[in-house]
Amino acid sequence: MKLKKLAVTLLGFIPLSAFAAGGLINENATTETKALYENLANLGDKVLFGHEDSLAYGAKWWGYAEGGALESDIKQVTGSFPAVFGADMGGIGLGNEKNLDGVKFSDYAHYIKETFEMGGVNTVSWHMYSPIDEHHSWAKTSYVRELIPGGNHNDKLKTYLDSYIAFNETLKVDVDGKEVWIPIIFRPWHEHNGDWFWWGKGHTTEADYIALWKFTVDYLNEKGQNNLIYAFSPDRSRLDMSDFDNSYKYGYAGDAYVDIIGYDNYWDLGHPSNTQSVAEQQALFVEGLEKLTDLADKKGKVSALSEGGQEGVREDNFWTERFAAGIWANEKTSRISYALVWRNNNEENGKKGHYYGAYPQEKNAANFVEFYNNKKSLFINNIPEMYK
Ligand code: BMA
Repeated sequence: MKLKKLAVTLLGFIPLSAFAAGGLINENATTETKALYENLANLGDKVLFGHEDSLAYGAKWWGYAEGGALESDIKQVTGSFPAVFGADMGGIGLGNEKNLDGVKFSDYAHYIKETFEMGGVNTVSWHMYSPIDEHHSWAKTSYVRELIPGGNHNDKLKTYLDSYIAFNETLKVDVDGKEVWIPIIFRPWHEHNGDWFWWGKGHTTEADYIALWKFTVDYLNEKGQNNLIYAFSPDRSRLDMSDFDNSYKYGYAGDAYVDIIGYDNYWDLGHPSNTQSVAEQQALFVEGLEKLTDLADKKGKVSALSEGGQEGVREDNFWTERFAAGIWANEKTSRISYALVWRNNNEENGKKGHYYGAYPQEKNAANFVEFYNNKKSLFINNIPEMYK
């Protein structure tokens, strides 16, 4: 009786910031990978800012800057690299030298190492081409049944996963005489509740999607990929906000298969097809982040805004009045571990105005600096130790 009372009293004293996540799904994960997960869980109201392809190119430059120095639009605007670097493996299974957006995989390995050595965090997504006919991810074809165990082309999926394994195994660096495998937040098969990718709703059944997810995790684990933290990321536009937990669960392979409870949210951040008012969108952005964190808490996991932003950052003061206002709306929203905005497409390579971060002279650049100056937003310049 007394002991129980003591335990309750002690619990009462544990500050929220000391929230401990359950372990990673892969109990053989490396020490640094486990430490990263624990540290992501313990950021309190601080949130890591991430930017897809940030070191690879920007709106007006490509590749290494002169003299081989690392570059980033975010660095050019704030003086700091983002805390989280996002890379995408689309094309690796085809044996291509470059990914679907023109980044050499060998350069990605370089950027991932540099990010890690600066103390930052890496995340990898994969706009996978179909292992069956090499069609890009936006195919509206039912490949999944053929790719999962029992399907005629399961071996082709294995070959694709092997190509990622070969890349992943190069991500090792020397830290004080010890070889460290750089931890990666791996986020395959994203936005599966939407109908735009071949692994999405409508092109595959929920059961087959779950089989695909489980096979991917089991295969990578069997092959000893012990530096991976698995992030699940349905798309906000297809979540029913009045029944969040249930609709989030679509395609969820279970707590033994997911480490990070993420979602991709462009919808509440001024997506052109969203006809709701800014105030309504903002309220739902806040609500979504709260529900995500509640769900992660219930499961003993970590939450994240795994992808998002506003294309062309059109609205004045987007960073403070939309992005930061939602993320730091309250204690719950601020407990997401990281928020990654999508890439700043290079203007000479594809669509102009397809950018989600800031770059010099861009209309919201000064507002981005305000966001950067917020002590709760973490960049490389103020990121705490994440690997110990
Ligand atoms: C999309 C767009 C595309 C890009 C793809 C993969 O959202 O940015 O231009 O090819 O992501 O990065």
